[in-house]
Amino acid sequence: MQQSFDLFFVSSNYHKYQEAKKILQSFGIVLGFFKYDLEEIQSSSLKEIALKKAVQAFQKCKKPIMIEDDGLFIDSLFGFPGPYSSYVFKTIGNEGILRLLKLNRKAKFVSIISFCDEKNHKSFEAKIDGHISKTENGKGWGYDPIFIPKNMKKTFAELNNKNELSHRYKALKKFSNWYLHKMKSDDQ
Ligand code: ITT
Repeated sequence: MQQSFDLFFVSSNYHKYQEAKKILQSFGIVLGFFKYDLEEIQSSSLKEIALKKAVQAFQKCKKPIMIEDDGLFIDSLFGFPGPYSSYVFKTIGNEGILRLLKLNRKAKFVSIISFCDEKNHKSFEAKIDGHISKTENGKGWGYDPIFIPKNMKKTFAELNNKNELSHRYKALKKFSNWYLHKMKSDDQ
């Protein structure tokens, strides 16, 4: 039997959906997937990009949706790749990033979750500090093999509890608090 969903994650990236689905499951929220390659505006602000993606996703899906926009910000590169993280990963990749870095390897991952339905548009932002490893370690998607969260020795790709501490987890936790409260008051 086909499952029906109250909320859809609109993205071209199945890895992001899989993680978001697992995380939201732990808060009692069931998340469907609507695979769609959203157009991304050129902007230095993740928030602005997320806002446009959410509106576009709702117009396309016509159901309550969420989108996520992420960025890896590297201190010594003045925040690069930031809003260009997707493009940079597809072009120079982890190998290229490692070649660019010298002593200062501090970095952060930022996630913006944007929810949109007929009445609401809300965004939730979170970050995780860390640094870039010297080599690629572990088998993971995206920048997971090179990102080491603060106070840890292993990359996201090597950790088995990424979904309990990541930028995505933190933003989705904020979202869940708001969403579950909203569902309760919608019911009354
Ligand atoms: P959308 O269709 O949802 O936009 P995308 O892959 O283009 O998918 P983003 O622009 O939000 O998504 O993400 C930027 C890139 O950052 C993404 O393509 C990954 O390479 C990387 N990334 C984001 N979150 C990550 C994570 O948790 N672990 C590793 N890499 C991540």
